[in-house]
Amino acid sequence: MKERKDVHNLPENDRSLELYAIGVAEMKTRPATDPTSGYYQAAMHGFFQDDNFWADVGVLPSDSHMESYWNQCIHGSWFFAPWHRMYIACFESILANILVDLGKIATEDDWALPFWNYSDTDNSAALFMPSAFLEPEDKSNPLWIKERNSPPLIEDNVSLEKLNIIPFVNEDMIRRGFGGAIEEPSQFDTGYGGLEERPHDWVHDDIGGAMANPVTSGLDPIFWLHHCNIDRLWQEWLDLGEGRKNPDDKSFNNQRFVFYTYTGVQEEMIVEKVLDTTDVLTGYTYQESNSPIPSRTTRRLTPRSRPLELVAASNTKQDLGKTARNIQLTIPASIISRRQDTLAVLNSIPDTDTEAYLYFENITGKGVTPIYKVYVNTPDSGAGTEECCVGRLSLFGLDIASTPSIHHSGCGLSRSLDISELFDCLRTQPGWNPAQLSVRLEPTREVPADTEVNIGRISLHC
Ligand SMILES: [Cu+2]
Repeated sequence: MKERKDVHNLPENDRSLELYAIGVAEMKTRPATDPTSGYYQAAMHGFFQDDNFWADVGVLPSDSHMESYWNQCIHGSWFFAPWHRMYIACFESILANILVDLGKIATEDDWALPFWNYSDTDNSAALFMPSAFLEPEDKSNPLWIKERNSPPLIEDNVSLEKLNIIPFVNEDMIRRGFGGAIEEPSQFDTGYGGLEERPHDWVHDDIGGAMANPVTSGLDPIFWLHHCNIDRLWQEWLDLGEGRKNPDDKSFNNQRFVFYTYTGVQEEMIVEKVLDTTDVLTGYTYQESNSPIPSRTTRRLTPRSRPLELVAASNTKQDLGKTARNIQLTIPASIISRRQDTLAVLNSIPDTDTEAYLYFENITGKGVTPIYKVYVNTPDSGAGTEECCVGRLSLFGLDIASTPSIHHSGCGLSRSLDISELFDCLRTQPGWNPAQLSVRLEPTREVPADTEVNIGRISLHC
């Protein structure tokens, strides 16, 4: 049985990273037609031939082979966690067996993928990628890749505070569970869960370069340590108990996905058989590490008596452009007449149980996107202030989610933000008018010239 260790707390003389570099280097020498090569493994997650990171890929498998086995990653659904668990376990097994073949270790279980616990608030170095990935800063280092943003990660991007969620499955389109919405397997769906949003997506964006896009992210050797940590957080969340559990639906448990073993032979894996980490291939456990997932849930995450209602929305598709944009939400006339009750609630003295969410639908576009800060009702001067900041949006996967393919519909991403706290306070301000809510989106990094982002609709739900 393998033990996956915390990369920032490896025992003295531990060889995990040194061996990882040897295995990665060997996988890089193998052709993209070989399922045990670095290229093939990365392409199973995502592949886009025109992307600069794939420039040296060389000879490709046949079109029908690529169609069946490449671009298989699952995002935006309840299969996100189990698919990635299978995927990294197979990669880990391939790499360990390469080390056995090279005479570096005796058995497969003598090497395990370490995890990068960037959320470890007990360790000031946690936000930094281990130096083995950064130096030397050239191709002689198998763990280095061009175009990453400079370290460290932004602390807020790895915060686990929003993982204080009980249900695994999303409650509706807007309120997220831990693991995502019930969906058919698809490469990019719109029902993503809390774990996938943060830290998963935000860390991809924050590292940037190949990691910022699902069609290239598997080419960055840090990808596997990031996903190892995401996989560990799934287990940490379950261990908190008090109602946290995996779905027990047949359509979840019986879902199968195909991967490859180290001999290049296909292996069909079934969700039910990977729910216990000790059952996955030769089995693994996680070394204990500080995981500050809040164990208590907030009132807003308990089931509620009435469904959320749409109370205001933007009128037209919005192009986000290269700088900050203010977008006005209005209350549709149809709603004013039909939803007097909701409006009465919105205009009344705040009670402690009001929930309010912003929902961003059909986000489409192309290119590398920064994380966007979202503000509500910024002062007329324009710039967003911390008091009216309601959160941030990662658009990881925008490119791929916007392109119709055999793997997904191409209707883009959707994102929701819980703005309940600020909403309670906005409603006490003089001149409060729910019919005139303005939402400001501000990129946190420079938007590259060839990036485009459009949002189909922004709506307020209470
Ligand atoms: Cu990922």
